[in-house]
Amino acid sequence: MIEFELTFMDFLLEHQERHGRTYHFLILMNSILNAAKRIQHFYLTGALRGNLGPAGCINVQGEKTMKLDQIANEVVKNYLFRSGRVIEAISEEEEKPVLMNPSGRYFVYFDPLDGSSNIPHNLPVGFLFGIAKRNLEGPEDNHLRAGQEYIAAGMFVIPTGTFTIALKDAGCWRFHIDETMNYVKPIKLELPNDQKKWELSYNSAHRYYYDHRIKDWLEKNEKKYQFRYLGALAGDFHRILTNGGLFLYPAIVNHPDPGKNYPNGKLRLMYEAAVVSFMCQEAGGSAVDEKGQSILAIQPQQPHQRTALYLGSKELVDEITEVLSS
Ligand code: AHM
Ligand code: MG
Repeated sequence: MIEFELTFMDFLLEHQERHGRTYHFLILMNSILNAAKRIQHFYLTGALRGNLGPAGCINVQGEKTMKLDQIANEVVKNYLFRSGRVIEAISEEEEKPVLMNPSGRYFVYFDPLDGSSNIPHNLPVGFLFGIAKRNLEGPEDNHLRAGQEYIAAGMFVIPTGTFTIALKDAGCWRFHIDETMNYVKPIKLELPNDQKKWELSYNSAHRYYYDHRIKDWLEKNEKKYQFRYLGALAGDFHRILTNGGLFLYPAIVNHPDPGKNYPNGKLRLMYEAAVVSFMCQEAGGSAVDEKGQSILAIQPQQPHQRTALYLGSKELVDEITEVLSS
């Protein structure tokens, strides 16, 4: 007997039909899966084709662009455009929102290749995306949506082939890629309560420059947990989703070189922080910024807005929120 595994598309079809929804979302997701597979291909062949180095330019964020950042951005734009379902997309690599189809149905906010410092090593990176739906009742006037208005958000860990997606009020699900490049075997994720498994994840080189309350909290509490840091949000958050704990990228406020401070945090709200926070909430966790306010409630003022991020098991995020309000 052949055993057929449930693919992501089977899973999504069932979900849409159970809720009496249209197939537009399936078409959009098909384009996102195709983009992820194509990025994965370019990443796996990157060393041989000489694609793992810098592109020689600086992006809108003032950061060095890698060749693969550019390739992945072109790949995602191409597939989203061809789906015909996207009104407008916001990409980490594009200064302005990319207009696609004015009568489309969705907004997509994406980081095509997150964790650029891992690219030269061919180590895990992420493709992150958040999706919001247009206002179907009237004219669309707000293209920058807060995370709580996303209908879905997900991430591919490339090149390991894992894909995790959260659907609004329907949970957070992980899929693995099989040998035919299908995403299969949905596993529902719930952040575990067992504190013995919990991990902390942050760039320890920056700890001296955090607000003193966070620095003190780390000093008092970090011995209780394992410490893991990959330097790519998708990979680090992948572990937190499975093991529980806390990922933190606090504001950097006390750097001796003021040019290296990130008073509003480093991560971008719309296509990094809100994406993982949406997924975390669907898995029973939560996320706040440096003021202790919910990441999902922040109304973006501009596409590339940055935020500090404290993300993971609810108890730990609540503890941090209290520290930040002291
Ligand atoms: P990028 O979009 O330039 O790749 O930066 C985002 C990445 C995240 O994936 C990761 O969590 C963080 O930056 C790592 O930063 P650092 O190298 O400062 O630890
Ligand atoms: Mg990024």
